[in-house]
Amino acid sequence: KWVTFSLGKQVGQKLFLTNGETMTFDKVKALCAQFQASVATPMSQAENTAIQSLVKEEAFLGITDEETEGQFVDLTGRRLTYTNWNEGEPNNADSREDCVVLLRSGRWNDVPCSSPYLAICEF
Ligand code: GN1
Ligand code: CA
Ligand code: CA
Repeated sequence: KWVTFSLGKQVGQKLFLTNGETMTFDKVKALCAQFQASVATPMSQAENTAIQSLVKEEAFLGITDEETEGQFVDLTGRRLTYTNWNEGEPNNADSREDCVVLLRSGRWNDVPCSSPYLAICEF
């Protein structure tokens, strides 16, 4: 089931791939780890646009503030050098939004990690 990725987009040295499935953030992390990959984490406007052009629905990014509320880091724990938050985000709605999705607009919104969104890995 995990084997067949169907969509990919290359930008610089990175390749973003999705299997078209939605799942919780923990499952996306596990999926990408199976391939020695990580969850898609745009480090520039070019990478953000590449992910946006790859998908037609909201997709998880490899960014969380699970460790320290309000302090968003990538999955290696580093603070972000590039962000593209939507107006009014991140807002930690219902005090439980510690994961981040790319909206169709390309902007970012923080959402619950336990909600299912599209999985995209980066290689
Ligand atoms: C959504 O549905 P609502 O308004 O409670 C969104 C939040 C956004 C908010 C912006 C799960 O919350 O993350 O900050 O809109 N929730 C989800 O108005 O996408
Ligand atoms: Ca949060
Ligand atoms: Ca939010």
